[in-house]
Amino acid sequence: MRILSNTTSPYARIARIALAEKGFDLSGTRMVNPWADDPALVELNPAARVPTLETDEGLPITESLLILLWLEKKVPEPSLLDGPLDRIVSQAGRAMGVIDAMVHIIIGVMQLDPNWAETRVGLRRRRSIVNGLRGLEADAPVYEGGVPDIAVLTTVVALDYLRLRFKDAPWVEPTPALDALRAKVADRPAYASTVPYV
Ligand SMILES: N[C@@H](CCC(=O)N[C@@H](CS)C(=O)NCC(=O)O)C(=O)O
Repeated sequence: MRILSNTTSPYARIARIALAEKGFDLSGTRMVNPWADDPALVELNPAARVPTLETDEGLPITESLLILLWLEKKVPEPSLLDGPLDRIVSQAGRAMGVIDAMVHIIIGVMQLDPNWAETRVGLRRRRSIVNGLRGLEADAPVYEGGVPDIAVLTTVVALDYLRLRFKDAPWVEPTPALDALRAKVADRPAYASTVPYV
């Protein structure tokens, strides 16, 4: 098994953290630039996006949340869904909404127009980030030890990506509860070894 990733993608980080927490050896991880149409990536995944996982049989498995689904069935223990299921999935959905909105803005700004964030759609995505984080801050995922569930995982990935891409944005609000949550898991190898960087 190997995974094609890059150093910034929150989606790829979700998959990498989950794989590491489930005990997979990630030494075969290959960093690629999806925007440069790396031939190995295009061949495995017509969408040319990371994360793209290749099984030992050469089968591509793509889409971060499908990778989580596959993993949870493939290696049930330790589970990433231990705890109140409805709440965990609901909070993870909220965090994914924040991640999607951030990535949409970054793609617009980097690939289309430096002022894209100020367009009607860009401002709508900003609202999704602010409101999504407010909701998570008001009702933060709970971590009490063990392997963090997907609500914690996706929230911490969202926070670190926010720090990477929007650190100085004036519209970013303080998130003390989420920062405290992040501090609780930051030293776990799966998290510490995948902190995003440009
Ligand atoms: N829905 C996909 C999104 C993956 C995605 O958009 N990855 C970005 C990196 S953050 C990418 O590879 N973008 C290249 C492109 O859109 O062409 C997932 O959850 O895995």
